Parts: sequence; structure tokens; C-alpha cells
Amino acid sequence: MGRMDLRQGSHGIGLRRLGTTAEEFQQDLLSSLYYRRGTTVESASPRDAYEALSLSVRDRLADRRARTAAAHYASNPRWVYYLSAEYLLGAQLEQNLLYSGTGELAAQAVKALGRSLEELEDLDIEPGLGNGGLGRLAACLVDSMATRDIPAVGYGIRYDFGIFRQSLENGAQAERPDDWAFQGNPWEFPAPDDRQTVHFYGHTEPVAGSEIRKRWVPGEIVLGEPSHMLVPGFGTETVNIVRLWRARGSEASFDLSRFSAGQYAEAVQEAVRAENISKVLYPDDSTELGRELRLKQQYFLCSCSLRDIIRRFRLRNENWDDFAEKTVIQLNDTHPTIAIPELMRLLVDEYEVEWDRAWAITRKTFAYTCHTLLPEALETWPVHLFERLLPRHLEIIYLINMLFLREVEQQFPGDTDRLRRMSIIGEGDERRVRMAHLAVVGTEAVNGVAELHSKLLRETVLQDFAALWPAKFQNVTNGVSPRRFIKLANPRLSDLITEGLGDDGWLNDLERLAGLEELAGDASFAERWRAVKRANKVDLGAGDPDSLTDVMIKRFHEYKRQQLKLLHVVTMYHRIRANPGGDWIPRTVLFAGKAAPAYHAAKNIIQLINAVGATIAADPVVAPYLKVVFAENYNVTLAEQIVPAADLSEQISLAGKEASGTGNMKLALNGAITVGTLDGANIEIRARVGEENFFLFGLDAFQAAEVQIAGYRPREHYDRDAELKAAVDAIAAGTFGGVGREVADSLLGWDEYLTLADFRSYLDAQEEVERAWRDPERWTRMSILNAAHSGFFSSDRTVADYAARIWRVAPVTVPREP
Ligand code: OX2
Repeated sequence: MGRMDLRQGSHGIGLRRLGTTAEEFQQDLLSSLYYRRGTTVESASPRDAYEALSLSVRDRLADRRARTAAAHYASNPRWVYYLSAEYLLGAQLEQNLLYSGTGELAAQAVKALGRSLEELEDLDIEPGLGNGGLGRLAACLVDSMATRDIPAVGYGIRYDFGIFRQSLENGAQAERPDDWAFQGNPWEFPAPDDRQTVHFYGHTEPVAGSEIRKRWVPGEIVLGEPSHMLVPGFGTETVNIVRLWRARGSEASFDLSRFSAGQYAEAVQEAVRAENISKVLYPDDSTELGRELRLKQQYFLCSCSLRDIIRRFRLRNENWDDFAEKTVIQLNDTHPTIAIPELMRLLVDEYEVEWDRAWAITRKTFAYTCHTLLPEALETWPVHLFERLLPRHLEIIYLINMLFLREVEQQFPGDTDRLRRMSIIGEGDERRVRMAHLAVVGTEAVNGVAELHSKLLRETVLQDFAALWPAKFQNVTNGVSPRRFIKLANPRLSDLITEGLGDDGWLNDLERLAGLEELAGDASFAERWRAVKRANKVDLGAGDPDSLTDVMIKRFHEYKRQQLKLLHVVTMYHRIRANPGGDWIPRTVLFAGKAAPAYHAAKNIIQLINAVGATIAADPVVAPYLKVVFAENYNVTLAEQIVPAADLSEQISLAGKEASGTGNMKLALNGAITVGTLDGANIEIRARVGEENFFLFGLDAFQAAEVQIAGYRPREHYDRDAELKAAVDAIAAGTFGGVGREVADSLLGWDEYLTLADFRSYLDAQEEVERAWRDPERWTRMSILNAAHSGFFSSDRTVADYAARIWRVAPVTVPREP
């Protein structure tokens, strides 16, 4: 009661204004140190100083957060709820200093504590609650939603352990747990009052007087406790939140009598089982138990979030018919798809809404973003697993499927093959629930993440659905946050751009980078552009700053083809050895990325890269020209260091496999030139920066499919191309170490992603790269034009697209401080 009034400020109690001078900030910092850390200037540890600073910065955003909540409450707007199993938010301190405009004040204030800002920033550990592009996209989108004043909440899981920490042991990937919040997380607000109860297992019972409604008698009850992190907008007052759920055992899960009897492990076993749900990001799913835990996580996220969404809806609304008007729930890939039957269950079983009405509401509420075309990435769950874990949801899915297939049958009478293809239940050796089908059936809009990807979704994987509902399918090309990936990552370039364009308005209106085009021909501007790149390379320290810095930074996966880059490196090595006096261009080839712990082939490639790198480093003939660096533990923070220093951006996936890519955008924005295939968003990058400013090679998606259909024989390429043969032979012979044989066998045996087919074309493109590099004026011009024409790839544009075409939401302006 009081809570609501306070938010509206009707009690007339205003917040004490936080100061804007260095002295006032210093006062706040001291209060944080004394009152919230309970220590003193004399005895403060670096950690104390970091926490006190973070809390003081957080306060400045919390202020705006309170005003945002009040404005949202008052306007009862249509909300966007983003459901995602992953968020890669990146380090928070640097971001929040920027977004709260307190960087200068903070730098001065920490000096008074005898500390430097840089030193404290090093203590700011990023929450690694995601794997790769999908998780970082979620973070960029919430950033841009706040920047565009869209009322939004991002929902996710607060994993105790994020993505593993990667290190190299004898060149091979080793994994250690990422206990990211071990020392606490000053950016998080716990909200135990908003905890939710989640059910698992058990059985269902009929409800007297209803044929449809059921009562679910659960076999396990778990609590979901939320905490939230602030998501400030840039250049605006809005501060949204990301709300993360953590699993806990209920009070009843601790067995006191067993504890008293000395059975300590047994006494807590139920609580441990509950807490395991949010223990790790993507537990290994190579076992049945692992798969069950993943589905449990997914349901946990969806059940908690939906109840929270409904709670929020009911603060200002009563009629269920308004629900879809006030709510749009975006599913980030199939992981949260179980939210669809869960909303049906809540409406039908708990709120007694009639089935057809509930289904109409549900379908209108959800939208689904698909991020892949790889069949193995489209999730399916065994029916028997569902039956055991979520018995009521399986019943609901069956009913949804039956009604859906009836709809198909009406459109395409007698087409049983089509019914079989489209069914939500796949009939094979084992019956499985196809989550992507459920996601298409239960949503109002489905989108891919780049033009080509969306087209291939319509024409291949989801072809039957596109025939049934053509208007449902859309494209929304991905984007990245220019704040994080230029302003924070590359302050030198930001300053130069701001100077060149006259002001920093480009930071939330990125198309304004086009103004750099004029400056591309200005010799002194170009000179400074080059100097920025060089200084960034010196900072990175990966290799000679005058060498061509060639970067491939992304998850390790065979479709992304790090092995193709490796074949190129081995070929350069052979060439230099054969002609040591040649006019070679010095290159630093930098790899970074993690392989899934159970993905043996990808781990082999990592190991081989390091073996090749070591051989080259030890070779006095080759080492002056070629260096291979593997940067360990790739994460957002490391990306922010590498991206500004890159000259060449490797985007060399087999065409038709990379849904979009977003690293490609970050690198182009920072003036790296792409060598790439016609895949994902590369196509759109090339169209914008101009084909003369992009090094294209390889088969296109159509040709790649044709090659596969005609029966691909990698050996034909190997037999025909002496340099390719030499590279593969050297790898196979163990010239660089033990795992070479396995990698070579896979390349010659089946080469699923046509590495050998694209090899020669890739080498030709690399020659073009070297021709351009030999002409520094030309290279710098290309680099400037890449940045100038990458404005489209701001996630602000992506969010504007979603808002206009899928969400149909309007911004809500948050008033400034009175
Ligand atoms: C990734 C895609 O592989 C990548 O191409 C895309 O840029 C990114 O999502 C953001 O859309 N898991 N991660 C992805 O897809 C899946 C599935």
C-alpha cells in the first residue's frame, strides 16, 4: 500500500538530491564506505573501495530508476518482456559511470581514497551469464530499449556459475568454474518479497465440472527468488531492469530431524536439489539427468517470470482481455518456449479463463526470435521427459497440437505428410516435443536475425509454417550497442569521431557516422585514424603494432571454420619457409573463443591452433613475419580490448550457417575490414560499406547447398591444390602435434562445412587483403568507410524495428529531476 503511494510521490517525501560536484560525490563515497561497507578510509581494502564506489554510482542510477518506475506506473503502458536464458551484460562499473555521467567525479573522488579508477575497474567482474552472440544480443537489446525509453523488463536466470573460465594447458582448453559473484555483486538488488513458487513432477487430476481444467499435484516445489540489475538508457532518464531468478529450497526442504540425527547431507539434500536449478549456465546435456536439469531451468525461468508479469499486469489492470494489449513477451530463441503452455496453464487452470479465449490471448502475447538454422540447435525434448517433469504442460501441448493440426488440415486437406512435418510432436524412434514448432504456433510474430537468415527460415526450416502464415514471418537484423562497443571500448576512436562530426550525438543516433565519409579523404584525419588504431594495438599488446592484426574472435564451432583460418596460417608458414627473403607482410593472427566442454572436434582445433602457433614462434625464419596468439577466456571485457585493435575481421563461416553474427558488426564499426563469406549479416555489412571495402570469398548459400546435394568430396580439392595438400599433410603428419591427425581426418573424410571447397577462394581474398595493406592510404580509407557506413548496425535501430513492426510499443518519457 505504502509502496505504491511512495512511488507516485504523493506523500510529498522527496528524495535527497545527489550532489553533482566532486566534493559531494566524495561525501557519498565516504558514506558508502562507512555506512554500507562498515569500514574506514584507513582500513578500506581495494575491494571495499570498489564496492563503495559501485554503490555510489548505483545510487545515482537508482534515483532515475525510481522516477522511471513512477512514470511507468502512472502511464500503465504496453510492456515488453524479454525472456532469455542468457545475458552477457559485460562489466558494470565502466558502463554505469558513463550512463550516469559520473566518470569524472568518480575519478577524482577515488583519488582521495588513494586509489585509481582503473585499479577499481579491474575488480569489476563481468557476469558471464551467457555463451556468445545470443546472450550478448540480449544485453545490447535491453540497453537500447532503455535508451529508446521503452518500458521493458529482461527476465533471466541468476546462475551461480556463468560460462566456464577458459585457460590453456599445453595448448588445450581447460575449464574452471566461474564463480563470478563469489565476493558479492554490488550491482544487484535482491527482491525476496517478489519470490515465486515453481512446481515440478507429480500428476494431474480432473476438476469437477470442467472438461478442460486440471489440477496439477506437484512432486517438487522450489522457490524462485529474484534480484535485479539496473539497465540505464543512454542520454535519457529511463532506467529499466533485468530481473534474474535464483532457485532456493522452500523452508520445508531442510530436514531438521535428520540434521539432529547427524545425517547432515541427507538433511539438506532437497534444498541442494532445488538450488541446483540455477547452479550453472547450460549444464552438460550429454546425460539424461543433464537434459532434465536444462528443461527444469527453462521452466523455472518461465514460470517465475510469467507470474511476475501477471503480478505487474494486475497492479493496474483487471480484465484478461487487456493482457495482450499491455504485454508483449519476446522469446529469445526456443529456450523460453515453455512459457507458451505455461501461460495457457495459468489462464485456464488457475484463473479459469476459457480455453479459446486463453489461446487467443496467448498467441497475441508472444513473439519468437529464432537464432539459428542448424538442425541440431533447434531444441526438441523427449515426450517421456516432459511427461515426468511437466505432466500438465504435456497435456496442454497435446491439445494445442490437436487444434493446430486441425487448422492445417482445413487449409491443406488430406496432406498427411504435411501434418507429420508440422506437428509439434515429432514421431521418430522416440517421440519428441519440437520447441521451435511450438514457438511458431503459439506466437504472433516470428523473426530471424539477418536478411539471409530470415529468408532461409522461410524457405527451408520453417517453410511449411511460412506457407500457412506468411504474414507472421519477419526479419529484424541484429545490432550492437555503440556505447559499449565504441565509446567504452574505444575511447580514442570515439574522441576522434566526436571531433570529426562536431559533437557526440552519434552515440545514440549512429547513422550520423555517415558524416565520416567526407573525412575519409582528409589526409590529416586519416593520419589520426591510423594513429588511433596503432595506439590501440600497443595497448592490446598482442604483437608488433605495425603488423596486420588479423582477428577471429567468436565461439569455436566447425561451421564458423576456425580450421579454414588455420589452413591459411599453415600455408603462410610454408610460403615464408620456402622463400625466407620474400617481401612478406608481418601479421599477427589473433584467435579467441571458447569451445563447448563436450565438443571434442572444436577443442581439437583450439589445441592445433596453439600447436601451430608454438611451432611458428620457435621458427626464426617465420617468426619475424607471422605470429599466432590465442587470447584465453574470451568474454565481453576481452572483446572490448581486442575489437578496437583489429585491422582485419575474420567472418568466414560457411554461407547459410551463421544466422547473423554480431562480432562482425562490432569490428566493422571500429574500422576493421571484413574478409568474409556471403553469410548472415556479412551480406548487409558489405551492401552498406561497399563491395570495394570488403574482402569477399567463397560459395554462397545456394552454391553450398548445391555442392552438398551433388555429393561433396573434399579429397578432390585436396588432390587438385598443392598448397592445400601441403597444409593438410603437415597437419596430418603431426608436424604441429598430436591432434593434427584427427583434424585432418575430419577435413578429408567429410568436411561437413566445406572448408576445403572454399580454401583457394579464401587465399585469393587474403592476397587482395595484402595488396590493400601495402597501400596505407587505401587501407585507412577503407577502414574509415567501414565505420562510416555501419550506423545501421546499432542495436538502437534493431530495437526501433522490433518496436515498430513486432512489439507495436510507444516510448514513455521519464521526467527529469524536478
Ligand atoms: C547466435 C547465432 O549463432 C549468431 O549468428 C547470432 O548473431 C546470435 O545468436 C544473435 O542473434 N545460439 N546462439 C546463436 O544462436 C543460437 C541458437
